[in-house]
Amino acid sequence: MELNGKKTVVLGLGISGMQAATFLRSKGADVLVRDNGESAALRERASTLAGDGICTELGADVADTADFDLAVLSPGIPLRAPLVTNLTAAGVPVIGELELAARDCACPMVAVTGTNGKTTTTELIAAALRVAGRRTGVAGNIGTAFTQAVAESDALDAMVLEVSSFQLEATREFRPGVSVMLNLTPDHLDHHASLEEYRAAKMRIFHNQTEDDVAVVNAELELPADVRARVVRFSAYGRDADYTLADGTLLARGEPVMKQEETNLFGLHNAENLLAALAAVEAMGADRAAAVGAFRAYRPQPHRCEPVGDVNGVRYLNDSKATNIDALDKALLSMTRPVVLIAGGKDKGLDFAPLTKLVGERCRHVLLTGETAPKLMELWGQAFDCERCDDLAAAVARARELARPGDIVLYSPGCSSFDAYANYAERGNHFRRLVEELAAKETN
Ligand code: UMA
Repeated sequence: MELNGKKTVVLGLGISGMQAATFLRSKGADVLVRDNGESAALRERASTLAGDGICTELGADVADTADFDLAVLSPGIPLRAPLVTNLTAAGVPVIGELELAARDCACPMVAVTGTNGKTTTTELIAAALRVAGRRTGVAGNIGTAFTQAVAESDALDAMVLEVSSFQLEATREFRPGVSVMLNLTPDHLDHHASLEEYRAAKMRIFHNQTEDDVAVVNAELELPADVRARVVRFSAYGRDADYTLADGTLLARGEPVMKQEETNLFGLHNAENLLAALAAVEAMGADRAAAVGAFRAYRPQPHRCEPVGDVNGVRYLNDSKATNIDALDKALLSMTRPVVLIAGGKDKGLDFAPLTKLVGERCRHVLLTGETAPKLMELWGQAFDCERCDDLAAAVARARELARPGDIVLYSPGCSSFDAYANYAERGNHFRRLVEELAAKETN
């Protein structure tokens, strides 16, 4: 895409906006950044960009001029936000930051989406490709903006991208050689207008693929009729598929590959992440032995059912990354001991009713915190005993009183963190600190 001399506007000044603005400037574009926030951090970023000749407009009432050749959207800003509709109404082409980078990517792309398991699967694929000797980059929703990582793409053999529905909804020509759809359950209903819109955004990962490309898809999912890529299916739940799990062994087209217990990933949901990663690695033509070696060595990221302490015979698990109902569901299904559950966080408009039975069956006690606590009290309080706690510290203290030796205290919010924290990692770190303080008190 020719950007030299083009008049562009970047919407949002977070990780994506900052990098998109720098990228556009490096291509000779005239760049203005708009963001509805006004924090000190934003002002600091604006002053950094000013050094590169990039102007920034901040505040709830930023100007609504629309005299631009191109607008680049940060993923967290919904397409129906006034910042965006003002431009689309004026006919300005709006693309996402992911799309902008993808148009400049010089190496093959593998893209991974799904409601849960994206980061783990992205990392598994990248690790396997590296063991196979491929120079591999990683970017996207995982934390490094693609517009930053793409600069190195001409020296790489592959770029593995974690992509969210937010990023996919603002794509146009994005065409990964291998696309992975892990699973699809309700999420982000505060951003997307409906479940159908969320699903349609996710399915855009396949939209521009051709017969030369590969779609790695969970066998549970129905695909849109217009998918042209070669479809490879996986399932850990006994469905007919190319990549399957039998008696704890991962199979590729019926051939045993490795036992799941050789890895550090437990639960059927992780078996699916491993199967999908294996399928993607093989679709890239890389060696199966490399995948096995990489999967054995892989250590999951923190905040995913991460043990953070054992106090008085009770194990505390930090699952702060569980930001939706499906993640909470999978965490509960993989518990083998009685659970004291701490849940709740920001309300994303999700319906927790389908989870009521499982929570009632698996949990000895349920402690609720955060913005969703009243809604969950009303729903689950009718089915079993729940308690509302003022904050996470109060919930951890109460869990200590209620848990018996051999129990698990599981912090799996089922909600995002933005009601009280900057992100799920800050929330998980808070939980870990609270458990460490508890452990220190008990040993004194
Ligand atoms: N903003 C506006 N107007 C609005 C809404 C937001 O101006 O109406 C501004 C905010 O004031 C803020 C900026 O937009 O300054 C933030 O942009 P952003 O929300 O797109 O966040 P980034 O910092 O650019 O981070 C994004 C992804 N965030 C989201 O999709 C919400 C990061 O994923 C990603 O790592 C990063 O780009 C690099 O690619 C995070 C995430 O929470 C991990 N993703 C969601 C998830 O995984 O559930 C999808």
